Amino acid sequence: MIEVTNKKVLDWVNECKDFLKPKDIQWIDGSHAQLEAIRQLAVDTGEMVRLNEEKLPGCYYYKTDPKDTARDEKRTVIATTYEKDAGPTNNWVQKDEMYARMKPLFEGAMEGRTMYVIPYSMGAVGSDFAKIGIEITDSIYVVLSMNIMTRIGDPVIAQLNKGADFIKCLHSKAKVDAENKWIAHFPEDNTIWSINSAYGGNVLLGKKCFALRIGSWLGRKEGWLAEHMLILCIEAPNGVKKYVAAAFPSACGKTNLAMLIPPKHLKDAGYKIYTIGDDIAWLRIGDDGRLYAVNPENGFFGVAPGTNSKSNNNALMTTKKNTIYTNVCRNLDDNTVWWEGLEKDIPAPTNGLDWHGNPWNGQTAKERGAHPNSRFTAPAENCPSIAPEFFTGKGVPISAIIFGGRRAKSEPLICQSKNWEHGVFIGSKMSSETTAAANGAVGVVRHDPMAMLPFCGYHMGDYFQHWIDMGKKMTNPPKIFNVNWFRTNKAGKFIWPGFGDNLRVLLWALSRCEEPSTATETTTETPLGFIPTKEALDLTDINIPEDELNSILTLDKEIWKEEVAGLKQWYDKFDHLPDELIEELHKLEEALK
Ligand code: GTP
Ligand code: SPV
Ligand code: MN
Repeated sequence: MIEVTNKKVLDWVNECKDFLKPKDIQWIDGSHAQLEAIRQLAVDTGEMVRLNEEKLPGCYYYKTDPKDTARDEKRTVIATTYEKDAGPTNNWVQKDEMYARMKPLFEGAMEGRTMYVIPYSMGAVGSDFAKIGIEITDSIYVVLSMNIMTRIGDPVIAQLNKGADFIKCLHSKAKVDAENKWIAHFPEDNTIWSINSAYGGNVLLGKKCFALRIGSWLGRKEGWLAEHMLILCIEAPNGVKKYVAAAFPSACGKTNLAMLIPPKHLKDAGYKIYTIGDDIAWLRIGDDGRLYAVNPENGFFGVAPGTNSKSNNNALMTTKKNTIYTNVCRNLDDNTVWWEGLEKDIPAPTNGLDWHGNPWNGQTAKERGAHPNSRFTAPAENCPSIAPEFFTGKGVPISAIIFGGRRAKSEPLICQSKNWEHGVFIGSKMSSETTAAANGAVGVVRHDPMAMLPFCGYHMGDYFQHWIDMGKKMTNPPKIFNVNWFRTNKAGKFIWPGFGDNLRVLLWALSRCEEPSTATETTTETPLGFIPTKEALDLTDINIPEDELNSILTLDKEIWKEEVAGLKQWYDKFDHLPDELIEELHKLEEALK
């Protein structure tokens, strides 16, 4: 390991050691030998199970406490000096009070345990977009997952030794006591404290905590954006590559869209899809006035249930080696894993363990085998569709930004906003049905602007203003769209086939980004923006009943009057919002009359 010479780093690690009281300290250099030893320790202590070496080489199974299987929004806090900086959509606690509340919980929390120190980089090490964090943790699962999700070890220490700044991330699983679980962000101090959880989003502090909550705060200060977005590349048959970034709430289809496989006729025609990111984008304005994006992560923390060779074969292939599976169902027959929605020819285990760890038999069990939010943590380099641009850490120029959520009735399949400000309004008005990615009820419609409700680290009114301001600085901003793959028919079935077929919708969006647009004449202008006619969409080989197709390509004014009423109420929460948004809301209300 490289010697750490950055005094700020050494002082902070010492300070943490003094109140955490671990039995020893291990710096993570990221070497193969070190990580292998840690994996072996995880197996020896029973923290993880090594899976079938032939079928799933380098793969491990990990289970969390049944009360600790998803993000916990009620216990996620933005701790600033003044409440106005956290705004009305965050849980705010005064920062000194929050430190005082958590300090006693951390006191001695690592007694008898090893304290791991993980230097990590979000973004390719040393690249223009990259930022460094150091996570201190007592969890082997965190060490091994951070190794997959970020770039760790010596190359990062070298950057720190050159004087690079870092985010101080402190995690202890402590007693995994749900009553004393806190995930707290101190953006004024570049600090994150997480205690009493061992689940992904609460403890892999580079991800939502740093790359989004602290990241969005830094982005506002420094003039860039940190967003809950996938990034993908669409290569046309003529070889031209275009890039799209899309923000959908948790468990609403980012991983699936990022890895989509084109429908046969489009594949035959020569369309190719490459994946750059599936969850987080950092976006900066380039010298040419365009918006450039990188994926700051190094792996995918994806939803397992529903992943199969038809829905997302790229994701499935990505998880075949060096992957950690969390809260899935174990198949004891061949020491592999299973989840609801895996291939039909990979039947449910007859001799398995459900996500609670109880004996489970696919034939007779009523309970699910895998938790609905069971996940895989897999290296991005495994992904068959990974883009070369992913590795360079250079930003890709974004042509289209796409917002979307789960709405059974209201939102059309796709709608293009009229301009940047209107697009920001379209993002601000997003709402979506809640999913199993966070604790709490599932299927409840809630406002989730830009899919950032749980992830924006500051006042959301200021966040919207920052978006408006970013638009003003770009001479060639991306076009903004809204999509909805989740409209249902009278029988409650999804109308749109989704998954790979979503490329048809993306291609229409990209045609609208051409100057001049190649699709204008077959588009309907509505109060919400431009919706393609069915002639404008490529519907080759798709069979959707005429009335259902019409319903997802029109705007139902009565439903939208109700939406506007709900949005007004929601806007009322804010003591300040950009004038542009108030004006757009007013215009929409008038147009619906
Ligand atoms: P997070 O990792 O929580 O941020 O989720 P995500 O946005 O990456 O969602 P993901 O792609 O994992 O999809 C979540 C669920 O949505 C899965 O159960 C998918 O099967 C389902 N899903 C994804 N895309 C589509 C689609 O186009 N149509 C339908 N009907 N379901 C979809
Ligand atoms: C999400 O919930 O949006 C996720 C999973 O991507 S977590 O990392 O737990 O936040
Ligand atoms: Mn996510």
